Formats: sequence, structure tokens, C-alpha cells
Amino acid sequence: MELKNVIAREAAKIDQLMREDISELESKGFDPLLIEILEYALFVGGKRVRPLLTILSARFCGCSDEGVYRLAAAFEYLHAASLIHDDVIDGAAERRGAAPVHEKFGLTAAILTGDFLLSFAMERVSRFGGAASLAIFCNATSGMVDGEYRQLRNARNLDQSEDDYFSVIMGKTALLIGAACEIGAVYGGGDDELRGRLQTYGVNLGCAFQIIDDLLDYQGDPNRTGKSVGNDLGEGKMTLPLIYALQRADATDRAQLLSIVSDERQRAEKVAEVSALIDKYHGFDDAREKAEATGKRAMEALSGIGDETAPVEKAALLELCAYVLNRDK
Ligand code: GRG
Repeated sequence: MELKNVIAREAAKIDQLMREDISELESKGFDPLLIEILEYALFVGGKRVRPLLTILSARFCGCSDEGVYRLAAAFEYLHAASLIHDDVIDGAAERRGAAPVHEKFGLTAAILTGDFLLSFAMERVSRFGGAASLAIFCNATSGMVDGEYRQLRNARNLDQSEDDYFSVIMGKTALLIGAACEIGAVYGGGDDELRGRLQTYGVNLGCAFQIIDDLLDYQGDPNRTGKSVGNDLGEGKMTLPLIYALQRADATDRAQLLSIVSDERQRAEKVAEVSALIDKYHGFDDAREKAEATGKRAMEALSGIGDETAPVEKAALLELCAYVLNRDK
């Protein structure tokens, strides 16, 4: 089956399950506003990549149990919590082509709903995945918070290195994607070797995923990404294309970039100018190349395993790397 169809089929199952979870919360008497926001936050778009990875990883390890969907959904709950809180932190105006939760329902409701989703996700992982999985999940969550702190700290550093950037994206994105794979492997009964390989696959896939996300922030079509162009620059976030340009620019161009990057108003108004300078120093091309090399590392983590025992899942995991690299939303 084509990957697009696998994603659509599994996403529909995850959605169905999340709807059942929300109905159950409703019947338990949880506040109607919380229920309304959960429906909004979970069903206005979302590709369901993280739960898909848990399902594929469990099957890659030989598990055909349908119960994995309940565990996998926890990753969408945590992901949604992090997006809601991230949009508050960034003061975002748009998410998935719609108003972010804090814009539509207010700041208090956004913070509380994110808190709820985080604890709901943890309860599901402990119930369906056990203590070992919960520890992996919590470590990834702590890493996300740390990644956000690093990003804040780095925003004041105009001389960032590729390593600085990687330490941010490792925390904010890659550890969770690695955990989605590793926890799938734990659920599927994979041994330490398989767990490690799938975690390495996930972490590299996650880094490639974030590099592409950062490229889309400059080069994406807002109708596809659901976000306007230049948000990262506006918020003072230095991502890989800009880091490369700053490292390579001649004195005049560097001075111009630095003057824009260190001034809030210019950052909002001069996205096209910054894009042109990034392009001049091959920042976009080289960031894409880096994403491709990182995606290749993800594929290599699975080399020599699964071809006979799980050919369908292996093909899907490999194809996901290409999907992540070629995505436009
Ligand atoms: C644990 C509640 C909590 C917070 C942790 C705010 C925060 C601290 C972390 C934010 C991390 C963050 C927003 C990373 C960006 C990850 C990313 C690439 C998001 C886009 O993912 P997609 O493309 O989104 O999978 P869709 O819309 O498809 O679900």
C-alpha cells in the first residue's frame, strides 16, 4: 500500500480513538469548555506522524496487537499540548490555517488545556505502555522544555553554530519522535538492539523533520503550511539557513543581516531581504542538504534489519524519510 494511504488509514483510526476518548471525558462530566477546546485543538488539521511512528515501530518488532493505537494516541496528545503552549510562548497568530487555541479561547484556557493534555498523555502511556515507556516519555518531555529554553537563550546569540542549532531541535522535536519509535518498540517486544535502532531512526528523522519545518517557515506556501512566512525570523529564532548565511556573509552583508536580526521591527518587515541574503550564501540549499544527510542517517539506522520479518513496515519507515524531506506542509 502507498505510504499516503497508510498514513490516511492509520490517521483515521487514531482520530476515531481520540473522539472516543473525548466522549468518555464528556460522559465523566469534564467541563464543556475543556471538551470544546480538546475537539478544536485535536481536530483542526494535524498529520498524526508521531502516533504513526509508534504503530509502525511496534509492528516492525512483530506486534500485531490493536491495543498499540491507545498508546500511540498519547503522542498526539502530548504533541497537541506542546503546540498549544508553544503558540502561547510565541504569541502565534495562526496554526494549521486557523486561530491558535489562545487566540480563540484565551490564555488561561490554552494553558489549562495544554496541562490537561500533558497529564492525559502521561496517564495513557503508563496504562498502555508501563513504567519503562513512561520514563522514556517523560525524558522526551523534559527534553522539549529544555529545547525551548535553549532556543530562548540562543535568540540572543548572533554567532550560533550548527551544533547550537542541533541541540535546540534535538530537544524541541527529535527526542519526542525518537521516543514515539522507541516506545513502539518496547510495546512490540523489541530487544535492546531494536529499541536502540528505532530510537536512532526516530531522532534523525525528527532532526530532518525540524530542518524542513524551518525551511518551510521561509519558503513554504502559507496555504499549505497553515502559517505565514517568516514567523521564526519575526520571533528572533535563528534557524539553520540563517545561521549558515551569517557564518558565510561578507562584512557588508553580515552587518546588514545583523542589523535586521537584532531589531524587532526590521525582522517583521524585512523577511524578503533576509531570504535573498540567505539564498545568496546558499543557506537554503545547504540546510536542505543537511536535512537529506540526516534523513539518510535515519534510514541507515534500520539497515540490515526487518527486511524479512517486517517488509511492509520497513518500507513504510524508509518511505517516511522521503515523505518528511519532500513535505510541503
Ligand atoms: C510538554 C506541554 C509541553 C510543552 C513543552 C512548548 C514546548 C515545551 C515545546 C514546543 C516544541 C515545539 C512546538 C516543537 C515544534 C515541533 C514541530 C515540528 C511541530 C510541527 O509538527 P507537525 O508538522 O504538525 O507534525 P501537525 O500540524 O502535522 O501536527
